[in-house]
Amino acid sequence: MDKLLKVGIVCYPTFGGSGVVATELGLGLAKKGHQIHFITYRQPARLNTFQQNIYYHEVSGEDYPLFEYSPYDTALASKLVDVVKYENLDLLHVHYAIPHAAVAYMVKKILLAEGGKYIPVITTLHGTDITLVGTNKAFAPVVAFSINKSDGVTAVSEYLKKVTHERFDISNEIVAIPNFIDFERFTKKNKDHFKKAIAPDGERILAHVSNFRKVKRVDDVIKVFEKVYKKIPCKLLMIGDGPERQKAEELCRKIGLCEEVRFLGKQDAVEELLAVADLFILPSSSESFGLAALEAMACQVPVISSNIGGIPEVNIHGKTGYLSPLGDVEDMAKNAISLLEDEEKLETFRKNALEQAMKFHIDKILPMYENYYKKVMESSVYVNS
Ligand code: GMT
Repeated sequence: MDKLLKVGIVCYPTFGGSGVVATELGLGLAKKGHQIHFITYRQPARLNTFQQNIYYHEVSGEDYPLFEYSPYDTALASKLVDVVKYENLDLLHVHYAIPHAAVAYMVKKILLAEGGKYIPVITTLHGTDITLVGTNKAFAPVVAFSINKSDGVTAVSEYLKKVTHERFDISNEIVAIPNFIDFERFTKKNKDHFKKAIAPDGERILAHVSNFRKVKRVDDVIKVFEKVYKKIPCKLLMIGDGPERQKAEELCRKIGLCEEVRFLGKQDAVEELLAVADLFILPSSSESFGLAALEAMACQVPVISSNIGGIPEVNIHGKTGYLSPLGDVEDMAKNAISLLEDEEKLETFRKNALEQAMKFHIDKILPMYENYYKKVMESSVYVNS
């Protein structure tokens, strides 16, 4: 792409996948010379140092005794109007439909009403904004309307694109642009000292990374581990935190595996832990893509997962890992054992996992976004001429 753009990125700054993808995308675009403005309520984790071409605008609401909840949508819209005008942005790219797509539509209308410029809006759908939260009656009409009013819409997998059309009346075209990997960060590093500390007697290491929400089925991770542990000496790393962590810890206590399972909480350098893992477990009940699995694969860790949502677009059954029916912990454990007890097979799967992850290299996916930006900007110029 020839023209360098000024892009406003709106996202959740939390450990959730959509925030991670939005941040990594912004960082990647900034490295290529685009000027990137992040607009959100807290500085996303990886933006806390000075970086060329990156700007951060904090949205701060107003606490007033009348409000039980501070109206974030209104504060975000007002901040966006200001940033688009004074930073002269070319494009708004909002991640996670709720409430960002509707807010962006309002911003577009405010700017036009003021006699200002037309700001094209691209909405990227990430998963639960469609599959879980979005279909809730409390949000659905606004989600459908704001997707249809976006100038461009992307979804992170073919599955999510399909399911969005199935569940909503969408007239807009949706383009699937998958999640991606920055291999400068996610590569297998030598962390033998870590490995020794976690598994001093050479035990196998299984890992799970998530936000420990219900959809991640963290109990299934423990149940799979329990079955594998009966056959093969191993340890389990539970990385992340969230509402289901307490229950998972209680389950470990109940089955007497506290010594073998380590709950590490939220970790910034996930890649250093993946570097020592032999297998990654992702038994989710809903997953539009499964970025966590892709990150594991980039670090040469095969994946044992459920076969739902967009996971089969990432984890290839019998090649980069195994897919099992939802909740079938027996099958997941059987597959894990078959890999862990066959070093040659495990090595082949490791190589395959890396090869598959390379298909999602940031250098391949970033130009897809750049080209899409260009296409949307050209067609919105046409619409407004
Ligand atoms: O629930 C999460 O895992 C967080 C959620 C989000 O939107 O913040 O993640 C979704 O977006 C990721 C990045 O696009 C995808 O890789 C995840 O599969 C997706 N999670 C779900 O669909 C449950």
